[in-house]
Amino acid sequence: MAAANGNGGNRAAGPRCIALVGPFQSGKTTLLEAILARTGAIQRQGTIEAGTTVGDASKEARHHKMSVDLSVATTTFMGDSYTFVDCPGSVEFIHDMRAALPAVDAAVVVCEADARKMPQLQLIMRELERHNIPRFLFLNKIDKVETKVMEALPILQPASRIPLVLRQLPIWKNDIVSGFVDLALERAFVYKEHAASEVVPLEGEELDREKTARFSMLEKLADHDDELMEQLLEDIPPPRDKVFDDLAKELREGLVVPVLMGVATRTNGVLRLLKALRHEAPGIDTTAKRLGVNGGEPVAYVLKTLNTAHAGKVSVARVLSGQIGDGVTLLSPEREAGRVSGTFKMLGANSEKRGPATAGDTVALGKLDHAVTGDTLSAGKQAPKALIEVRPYPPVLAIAVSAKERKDDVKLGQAMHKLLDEDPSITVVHNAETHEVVMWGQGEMHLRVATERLAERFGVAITTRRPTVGYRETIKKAVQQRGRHKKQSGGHGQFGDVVLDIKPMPRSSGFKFEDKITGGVVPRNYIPSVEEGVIDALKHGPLGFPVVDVCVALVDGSYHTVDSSDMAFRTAGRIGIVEGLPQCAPVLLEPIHLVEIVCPTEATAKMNAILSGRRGQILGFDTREGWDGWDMVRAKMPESEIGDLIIEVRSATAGVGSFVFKFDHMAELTGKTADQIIAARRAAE
Ligand SMILES: Nc1nc2c(ncn2[C@@H]2O[C@H](COP(=O)(O)OP(=O)(O)OP(=O)(O)O)[C@@H](O)[C@H]2O)c(=O)[nH]1
Ligand SMILES: [Mg+2]
Repeated sequence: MAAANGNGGNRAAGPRCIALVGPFQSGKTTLLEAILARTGAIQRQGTIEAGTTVGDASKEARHHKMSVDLSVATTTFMGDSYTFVDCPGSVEFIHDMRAALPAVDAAVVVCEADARKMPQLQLIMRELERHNIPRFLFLNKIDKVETKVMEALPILQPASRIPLVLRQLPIWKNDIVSGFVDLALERAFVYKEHAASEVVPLEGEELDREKTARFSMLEKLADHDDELMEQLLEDIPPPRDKVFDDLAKELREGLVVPVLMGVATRTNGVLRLLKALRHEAPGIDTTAKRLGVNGGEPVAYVLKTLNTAHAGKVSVARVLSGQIGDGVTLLSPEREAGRVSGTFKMLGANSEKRGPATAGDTVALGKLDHAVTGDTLSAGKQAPKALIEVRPYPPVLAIAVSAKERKDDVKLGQAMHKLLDEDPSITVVHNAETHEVVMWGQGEMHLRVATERLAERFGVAITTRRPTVGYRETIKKAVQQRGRHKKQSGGHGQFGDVVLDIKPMPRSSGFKFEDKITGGVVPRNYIPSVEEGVIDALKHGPLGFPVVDVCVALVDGSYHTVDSSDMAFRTAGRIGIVEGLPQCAPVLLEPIHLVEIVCPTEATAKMNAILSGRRGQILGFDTREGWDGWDMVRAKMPESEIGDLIIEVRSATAGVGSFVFKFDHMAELTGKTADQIIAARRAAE
């Protein structure tokens, strides 16, 4: 092929799958829209503001004007099929991106030259680096006056472990970006709104700038190409083809990150980006090899699961080898995923039936009832091995959810099931003690969107509240207490009489019952009933919480040959505890967790303040292993304070800080905080 448009000789073949990723609100969904408009998949380019884009079609995304899950759209450019996977930028919705990335050929990282968004960019680059996904940077919004392209590279570079290589230079006219110089083609273009850029002569000062910038691009490429290095040293202009070949090769090998630029809202720079993808991004052969798929059986990877109004459950899958069509039974590593009923080409919320999908295609597969996001599916006789496993980040925020009306309980259960199918980064825990259904998610917006989905999409009216903290109480003093139950009503009476020694035990030792009866003063067969009564009473101590770390010994008692019964002794045991505990100096116990916060170093001091403000006990600071410029802070912290900790951590870290926690111990709590908790409990009863 000719080199005029930057055609490397070894263009990849077959349908491509390209992820659009990048920090929050950088313009990914707008760029998808621009690509679809530029390639003729849609007639008019919609906007986020008007709620008319192909991506973000869900009610929740439109409402919040942000992406809350993947948008997938397939289009055709110069005769090749491209599926773009537009990923949400918010850290709270990052699992969608993480689950989809393994199966894409390349990623376009849409970003702005905004230092505040660099930690987010770094987070995303890490993910791409981990999977060895070739990546372009697309510096968007260069129409904004505050964007200084020449200053952008030093801002962006620290987020990437490998060198960024500037491929374009902006051309300025009256302080507005009017076009660009392509450093590989050595040509100048003037942007046309929603149309292809026009070639203009490259001359004067522009030419000088071009020479300098091109040289710096070539120098970076020459770091991995000795021949090019020699040519540069000897001042021999390298052939254009060689430059393009190097660009493609070094991108694919993960040695450089080319930087392109544009204005997504005006479709500027989009054609150049598409051409770079066409000529430089690897194709399905490389991607299949990266994932360890060597042909043979048909294999696909599920990058997203959706429940659509029309088609029910669909699995968006990339076919990595072979052909998958209607009627094929697919196996996952653990189970039969189901029989394909319908293969669809996707354009946001719209889908169009199509024929069988072949290697490289990204399609929606209908009715795979037992497929989940991240599954490796095979049409072979044997279950495939999982190609990759992407575990969601541990959740950080919880709410208790219940159906507004009891009759909707079952419906809520079903809706939750669908919700979890679509979003594996949510977990649901049933708390048997409090009878709460607790939904755990990645942040405030994530949970808000989840409840909106339950309410609006799955039609269950729900109420939410803060989950109950697992308080307990214990005692500090031992007492001996008699429990006596005597009732004379008509014929048969009731009689049970016990003496209990109630003693504190060390922390975390739970509960112990001792039978110290001698001489049969309480007959053997009634003793288990006494224990039952004791256990029952300990469920609800004088402060209102379950009582732990106590030892109760049955030391004495009496019985009546006619009136004594299991029930009477159970009641006697209970009375002994209810009357005894208030004299034992009851004290509140609260759960304390070990928390590990990770954050960019500049936010570490703020973490310190946040932790101290929340009764945290800081154990130490460390650099985060493998993460330049990040720290880890370890602390012990009460569960009640972890409740909404993430909200403060996120706001102090431009959205990227996070934490994991695990239960450590129960600690005594006294004073004002304890009084408030006890009063709140009483009020709730
Ligand atoms: N000035 C300017 N604004 C842009 C450009 N591209 C996008 N925007 C605006 O930036 C805002 C965010 O755009 P989106 O396309 O939703 O960004 P996103 O990256 O998809 O956002 P998330 O998916 O929520 O992370 C919208 O108001 C867009 O109109 C651009 O090139 N120039
Ligand atoms: Mg978006």
